[in-house]
Amino acid sequence: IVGEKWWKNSIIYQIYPASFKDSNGDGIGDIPGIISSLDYITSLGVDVIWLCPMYDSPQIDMGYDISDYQSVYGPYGTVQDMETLIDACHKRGLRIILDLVVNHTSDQHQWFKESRSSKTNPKRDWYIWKPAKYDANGNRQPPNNWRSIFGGSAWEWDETTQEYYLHLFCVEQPDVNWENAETRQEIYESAMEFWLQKGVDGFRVDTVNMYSKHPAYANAPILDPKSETQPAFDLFCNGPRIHEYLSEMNEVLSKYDAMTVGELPNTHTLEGVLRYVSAAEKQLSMVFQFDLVDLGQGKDYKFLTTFPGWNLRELKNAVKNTQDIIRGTDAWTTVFMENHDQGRSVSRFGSDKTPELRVRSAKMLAMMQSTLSGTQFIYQGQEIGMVNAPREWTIDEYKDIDSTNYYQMTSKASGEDPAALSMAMDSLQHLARDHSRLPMQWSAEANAGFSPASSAKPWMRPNDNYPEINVKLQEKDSSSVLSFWKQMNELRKEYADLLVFGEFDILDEPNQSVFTYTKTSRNQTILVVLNFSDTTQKFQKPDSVKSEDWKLLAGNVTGHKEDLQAFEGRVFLV
Ligand code: TEU
Ligand code: CA
Repeated sequence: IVGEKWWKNSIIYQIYPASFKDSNGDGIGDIPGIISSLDYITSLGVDVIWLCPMYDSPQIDMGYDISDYQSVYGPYGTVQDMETLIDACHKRGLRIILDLVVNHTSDQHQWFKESRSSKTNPKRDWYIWKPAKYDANGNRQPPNNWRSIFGGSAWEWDETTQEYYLHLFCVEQPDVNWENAETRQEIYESAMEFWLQKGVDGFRVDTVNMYSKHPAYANAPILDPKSETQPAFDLFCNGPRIHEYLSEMNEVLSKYDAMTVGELPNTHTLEGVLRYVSAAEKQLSMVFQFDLVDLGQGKDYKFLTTFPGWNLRELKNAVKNTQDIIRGTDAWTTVFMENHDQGRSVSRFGSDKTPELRVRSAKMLAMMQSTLSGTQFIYQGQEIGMVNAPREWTIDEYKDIDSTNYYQMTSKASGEDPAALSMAMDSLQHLARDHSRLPMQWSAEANAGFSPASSAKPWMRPNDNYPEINVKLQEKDSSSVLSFWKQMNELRKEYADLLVFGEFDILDEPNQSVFTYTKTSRNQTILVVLNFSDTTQKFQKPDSVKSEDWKLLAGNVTGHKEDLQAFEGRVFLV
């Protein structure tokens, strides 16, 4: 599409370095492993790779706790390996974006070590320090009741300097004080320009709306009366100075024509989102809204005792919310169903009950993603239809701090009640972040082909289903999920004005089994019909779609009948 920014019509492939490809057999994925897989990545028909944090880190939160922005975590490789990777991407016509994690650093970052060393250290004000409060009995209390996103208080007491510091995530991830202009300049230089000068094409910006906290640091309303801490998203998301900071950041980015995709939790109104992504605002290229991936999690799934579940009308509404961002506006949006913080989409939104339904629903979800407007994101393994780990796995197989904290808290709160713990395991089996972090399934060889067969164990157990679900098998099979994704990626390019840029309209909205929508551009229409149920459904040609001239562009059932089979999808050009 002439005159459009390069990133709009791009397909972006997300790589989680620890779990993608282990080249040297230490059980941990690495940068040389990524370099050796670039031909595979280009074969998918993608344009950009997004690399999750590969920076030096104590790995308390898998690299989202950065101790040095300018060096690489040893087991992943070196800065030189990164230069080789950037080069190798560009040689193949691929672009590369990195994760920018600047709401917090690791507590092992030099800045924080200095900041915590004394109240008069020049970097004291680079983090958020507050004095204690005392209750009626003279007991020390944190400055407010905010709950950390990984559970417990968001404040940690520091013995040396007798103050609390803020950490919205884990204790080892202190929040940076963005109010300090000197800190902001140092972030732009050392975390951003250092890599932009090496040629990276942009950033996925972690927790992009949390830099500006509401300055009163008021207590959050009590939603969970049994707890001393309360969810406080509204008090630390979208604070009063956030757009000022992002404008400033954008001045740095625009020198390099870099793209950005911000992670935007807890922001649900159209106006709220547009402040971040309207072109006129000059802040971010696009954002990830959470409407779809939050389905079935409740407001905070960890504190529920039963699953809220989800229904198709909620899913339709979530899709509509993100598609509406570009309707008659100058903004841009994204399309994704998976990332490193989510369970696998087939397990959550399709079915992994039988191999047949698994394959069919993986293709059905591929049809949905490939026909929605915005920049397309595919998470590693999604293209082969990887699924969640089974319920039999015990807590020992789960490595994510969010999962293990949750399990421990449930254990403590329930007095190790087996029913509560079993419920916690049900919850983890659906929603844990671990599922997307299992090793990439390359082949039927030992370790799923992720680590060399001779090697010690991969850092996470591979899913036992790797002999049936793997790249090597699917590359040879023209009816595989992988072949289907390749086909859909081509289709998306061919019909970009409809699929990437077209207008989205839902038909038959009340239908709780079938998702029907059109994409329109000038006088052309694409009709998409997706059966999200595991039963046969009537296929009805919508009255509003007039033409008799139907052409089937894609489908996941061969020799299909009039009725829609379980998880069947069809894409028509009208
Ligand atoms: O996630 C931030 C975030 O708000 C959530 O997706 C979070 O992971 C989830 O609610 C926890 O239950 C980003 C990263 O994607 C995530 O991997 C990091 O752990 C987090 O920031 C901290 O940097
Ligand atoms: Ca390795």
